[in-house]
Amino acid sequence: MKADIFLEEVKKTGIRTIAGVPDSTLKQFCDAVRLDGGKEFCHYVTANEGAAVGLAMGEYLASGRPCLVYLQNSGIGNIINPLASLANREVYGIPMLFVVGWRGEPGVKDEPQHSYQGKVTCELFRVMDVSYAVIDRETTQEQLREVLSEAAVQFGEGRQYAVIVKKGTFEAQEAYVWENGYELIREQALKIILEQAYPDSFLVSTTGKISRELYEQSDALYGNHGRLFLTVGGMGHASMIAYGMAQADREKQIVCIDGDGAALMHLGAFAFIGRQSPENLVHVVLNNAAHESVGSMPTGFSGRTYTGIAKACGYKHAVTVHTGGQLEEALAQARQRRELSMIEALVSLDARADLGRPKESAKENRIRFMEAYQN
Ligand SMILES: Cc1ncc(C[n+]2csc(CCOP(=O)(O)OP(=O)(O)O)c2C)c(N)n1
Repeated sequence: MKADIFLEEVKKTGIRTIAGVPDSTLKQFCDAVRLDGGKEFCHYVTANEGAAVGLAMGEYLASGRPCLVYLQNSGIGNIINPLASLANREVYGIPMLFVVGWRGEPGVKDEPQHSYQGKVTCELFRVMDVSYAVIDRETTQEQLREVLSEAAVQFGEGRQYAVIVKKGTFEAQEAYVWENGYELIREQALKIILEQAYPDSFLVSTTGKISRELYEQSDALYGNHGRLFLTVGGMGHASMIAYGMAQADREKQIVCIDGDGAALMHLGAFAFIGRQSPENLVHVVLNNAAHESVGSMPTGFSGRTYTGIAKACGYKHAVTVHTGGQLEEALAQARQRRELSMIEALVSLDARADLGRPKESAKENRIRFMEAYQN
């Protein structure tokens, strides 16, 4: 199905506002929404999926119109709280349409972080009292119309409805293309971090291509990746994992490598970490103003920097760098002074098309990491 057709049908339901967090399964849908450019729909990329539910509630309260909330199924956890304790028909009864990218569908090869989430995706909507339909590449416009008319019935009862989208549902069409204007290539930034920090630190990296690039670069430089903990799922939680390690052993140096989209998703971690101020933690944010790993959709904070927030939260040092040389210098200083530091590197949207994926299971990586940590 063409994403444009999907949007055309959505428009007929009266929905005018679309909010969510991007996903690779929904890439063509996200591109079509961006290309709409605000003509038919107001569109917002929110900090996390739960925030999109909040926005949808506000729009409904103000206009009486349901919103469309889109997400990867990994984000279901983030919607459950506002869905169960606010939007549910036993509470306020606020309708909205979820469009959910289904990673880890049983029987379809996917990454380990999607395995369990993929298995329980439909069950989670059942438990949340949300009716749903699954669509795939065979779904016709007529069938979609029926699905959306069922959604409208649910809306009338103050309930939500979910359209669960299988991989490959949306046909390739015009992509939304943009540049952020930054020059440092993310992979090069990661190489610099590895060269300086890997031999004597433990690295906790965020969800998406940052972890995949780090894994490959570490193997290329050192022939191993035992000192890397890859936060393959749980987007936005890498910094708290890093903090958990930093507080457990103050003698060990921890480097968290975050993405800007991930940092934004659970920005409360900045406040907590800044308040705790662990001297053995360096928090690096690779800011490309986008969710590059899933199709480069700009984040809801695109074009802004994170160091001012970090400073306001109590990070002792926070600096934004643009070049490899500046990154090297900032890292060397941060590691020397042993005070909580943030280094934000502004990086381009470039990524290699032939980027690999971790070869072992997540559990094997975890065991190897713990062995390296305890030695
Ligand atoms: C809770 C949750 N929502 C959405 C996703 C899908 N997802 C995986 S990586 C990613 C983008 C990460 O963006 P950022 O942290 O800025 O790093 P970048 O890819 O730009 O390097 C998204 C949205 C996810 N894994 N988990």
